[in-house]
Amino acid sequence: MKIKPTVQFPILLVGLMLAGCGKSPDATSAPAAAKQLTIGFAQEGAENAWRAANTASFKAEAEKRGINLKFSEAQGKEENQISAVKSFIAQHVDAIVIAPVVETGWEPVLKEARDAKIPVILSDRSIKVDDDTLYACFVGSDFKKEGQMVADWVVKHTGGKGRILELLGTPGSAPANDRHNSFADAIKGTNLTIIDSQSGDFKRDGGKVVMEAFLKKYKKGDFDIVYSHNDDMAIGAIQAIEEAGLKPGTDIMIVSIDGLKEAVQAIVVGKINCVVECNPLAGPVVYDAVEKVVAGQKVPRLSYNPDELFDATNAKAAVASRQY
Ligand code: GYE
Repeated sequence: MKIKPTVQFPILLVGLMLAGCGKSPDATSAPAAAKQLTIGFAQEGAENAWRAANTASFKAEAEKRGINLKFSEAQGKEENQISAVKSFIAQHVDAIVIAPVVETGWEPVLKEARDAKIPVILSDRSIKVDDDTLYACFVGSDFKKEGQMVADWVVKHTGGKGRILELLGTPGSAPANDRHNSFADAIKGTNLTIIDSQSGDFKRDGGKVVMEAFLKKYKKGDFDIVYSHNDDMAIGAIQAIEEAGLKPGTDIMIVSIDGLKEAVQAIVVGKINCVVECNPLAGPVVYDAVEKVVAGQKVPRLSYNPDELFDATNAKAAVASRQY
């Protein structure tokens, strides 16, 4: 098994201290001990099960690697994240990881980080900036591909015909923008149409409230498919659909993104038809990137997780091993 240098640190340090006993104070010839990394993580929020798994992964992996993690949770507010980043800069952390709430508004604080020579690594959600050198790299999922995978599945399983209600994620966020645009592009030229789109803010309650409003506006037979930008909203929508006396997965096709164990289980019992995975267990891959960036090594600008698709053909076999 490969042991990471950061894990070896305490052993190495003790070794160096022992080796130094009784010698002259001239330590210049001693090899430098691996320095413990201090990382500031500006987490987006705590909105749902996906985010809880994401946060847990960062905390557990920091512990494992001996990383000093400064964690801040922004409650879905960009201004809170910006304050967190400023505070990390003031504390002279070695690197800053941001899971940005929304795509815009990042230039000023990223310039402050650059001036302080602190590298910024984007995790999970991407941003729009004119100067791409304001961050070192992005590590996360390909949201455009996810939306397209769902759309391709829907086209295949409906013969390209049907009316869709869309549950949007947080307005202005990369996953909401990309999952909407890529899905809409992929159904162009078919007889599938999005008849209404409303945001449930990636939350279970949000999905339920939006679906209840949809069910007041549209009767059974007015729509065929619910496309949800994440599983939590889909699960909320399923509750609303059942409370209205309809059968999710049968009367209405339900398709979603994230791959929560609960959602894959809902496929097994026939309440969800298709889920595309978006892996939140990002701690190891993001810290790998951070360690390289801090060591001055080259990293790819964009790294994407491989994300699977689940439906009735494979959900049963997959559900037991879902880790989130
Ligand atoms: O799909 C959703 C969470 O940014 C990819 O945020 C993430 C999304 C994820 O609220 O469940």
